[in-house]
Amino acid sequence: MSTDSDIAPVYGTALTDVGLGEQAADVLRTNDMGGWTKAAPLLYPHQWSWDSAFVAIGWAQVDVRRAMTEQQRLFEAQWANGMVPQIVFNPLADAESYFPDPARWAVEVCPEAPVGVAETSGICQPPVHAIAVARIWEVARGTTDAEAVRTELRTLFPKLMAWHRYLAENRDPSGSGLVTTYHPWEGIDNSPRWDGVLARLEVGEVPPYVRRDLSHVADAGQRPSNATYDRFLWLLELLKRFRYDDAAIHEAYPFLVKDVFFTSVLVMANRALLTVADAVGATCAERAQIQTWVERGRAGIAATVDAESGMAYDVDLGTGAPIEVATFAGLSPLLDAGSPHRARALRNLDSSAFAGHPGLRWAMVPSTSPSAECFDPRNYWRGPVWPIVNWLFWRGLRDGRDTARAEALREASLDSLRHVGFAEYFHPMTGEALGSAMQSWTAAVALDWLAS
Ligand code: 2M8
Repeated sequence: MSTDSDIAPVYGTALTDVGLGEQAADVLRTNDMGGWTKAAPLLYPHQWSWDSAFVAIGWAQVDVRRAMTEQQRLFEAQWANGMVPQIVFNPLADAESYFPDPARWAVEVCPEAPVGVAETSGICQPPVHAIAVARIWEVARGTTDAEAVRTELRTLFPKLMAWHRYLAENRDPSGSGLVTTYHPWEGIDNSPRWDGVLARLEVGEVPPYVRRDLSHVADAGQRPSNATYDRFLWLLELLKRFRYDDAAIHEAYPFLVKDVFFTSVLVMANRALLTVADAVGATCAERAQIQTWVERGRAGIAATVDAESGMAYDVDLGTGAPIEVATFAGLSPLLDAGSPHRARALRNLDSSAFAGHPGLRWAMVPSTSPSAECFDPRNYWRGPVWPIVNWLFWRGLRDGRDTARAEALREASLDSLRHVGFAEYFHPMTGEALGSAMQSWTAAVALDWLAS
């Protein structure tokens, strides 16, 4: 079987900005399925939730109407409870191209699932969508597309409100301000942040399965281990037994983590939603609701910041203890321009534990600190750099008016992409391209950076 690396364009010398922009637009066009975009040509043949939001940010630089369609299509699969699913399955994909498939998720056990509309998974991912939609509006304003885009924003706005309400209520029944995640697949799959919770799991009977991911990457060392996959699949079995019911899940399910990164993306998204609210003429009550969500999220994050290190740590609800692992999630206060903990987080960002590490090829944000014992520079979310993570930190720095740092991160990121191309992730020290090639969201952030 061909791997995504087989189709990787090889950049012997660095691309120019024009070349980078053209190649990035080509990646989106190649992965375009007509209204929605595959996350990657082979490894990820479906529509992923947060990938799709970044992809819309990229499309905005190519075709702003197409960018809106990307989000409209995703939200067609929104659940009745407001959840935007992690994956909307591509009905045309080869049955053997990706696992777990719709049959394994069996979301029809939940009355909230969009049965008959779309096939989806049963979990969600960080809510980048309002950030994307606000960016689309920023690009469309003042152009001849503005009113058509505004009309679409009016359709999307209530759906975005329902999505954020789902996160604020169903995923935070105690009102802590922090979103509870249920599964590593809710964004940062193989992060060492989850190791302790996963190690505690008593894995029961998992129906037999075949991993499809390993046939699409150059070597298994870039992906989670089989033991980790068994745990991922066991959690899926449990979620099904709970019928994807948030209240029941919060009662007895064994993977419940108050996630600082997910929450900080939600805070950024709620701030962006205020811009969308202006564009569509939202009511005062709607604006007040969003503002309350911003403040609750901000206070929730503040409560997780470790007094000594200044790192924001997730909370493992199974033990009540903070998860003290040095990953980019610890720098989460930087995603919120209004966070009271930015100054300390900036020092952490600049330190040798992160962007200031002397071994990095480009000064940026590795997924796990190179100083941490668990750092693994080629393995999934355990060390490599994800361009989309840099993009979020760049946005956070820019929103916080830290222009010099934001510009340095944008420049370093563009330089890395000129050399590495549109890999899913790369080795922070050598720049080796890892995971899938022609990854849509990598191309998307390149297009946005070039235009910023
Ligand atoms: C990765 O996750 C998927 C499962 O969702 C996988 O490994 O099969 C993660 O990087 C996730 O954050 C991302 O959305 C997805 C598609 O790029 O790939």
